[in-house]
Amino acid sequence: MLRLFVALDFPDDIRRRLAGLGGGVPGARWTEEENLHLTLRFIGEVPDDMAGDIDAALAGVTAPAFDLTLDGVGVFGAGRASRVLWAGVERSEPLIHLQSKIESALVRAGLAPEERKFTPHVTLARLKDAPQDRIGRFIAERGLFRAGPFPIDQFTLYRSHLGRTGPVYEAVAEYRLDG
Ligand code: 3AM
Repeated sequence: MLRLFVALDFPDDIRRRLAGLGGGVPGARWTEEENLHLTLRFIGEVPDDMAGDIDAALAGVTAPAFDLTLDGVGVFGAGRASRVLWAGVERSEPLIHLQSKIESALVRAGLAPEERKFTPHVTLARLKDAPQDRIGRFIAERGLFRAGPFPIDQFTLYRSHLGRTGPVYEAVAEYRLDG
């Protein structure tokens, strides 16, 4: 089986700035700098022999390249159930368009439709029993974070290897957007 997802990756300087947001929250497991990305579609475990169909479906996606801006930080979950610290994404029609093209291509390739609404974000950290006041302080102090606009001219199919020291993401294929 292969564990796959589709994501946008960022220019090195943007990734560095995102990684620089980390720290100061006990119970937070920060995303490694090289792993920072924006998930467009989590595919999950598929049999090895589906990879060819998935690749062909993604290769058939046509959508324009665009500029993206990251904006603000926040938390998914509330209180003791706080799960993820994220960096936000400025509203972007081309991003939504690209995501929905990828979604329909994958469904045509035989994957079950994604039921959850697309909530664009960059996971900065996963939280376990993080104190509320420190989460609140993180959001207050980093709330003005903004990066970009920077160009998005491709998207990537990743394979996720789950390891004891955290996931390793391997880029399997890259797909150009129309310039
Ligand atoms: O971009 P983020 O970090 O939010 O959380 C996982 C990560 O998203 C998500 O897929 C991305 C690459 O691993 N993910 C992992 N398991 C998942 C699942 N069972 C999942 N998303 C939905 N369902």
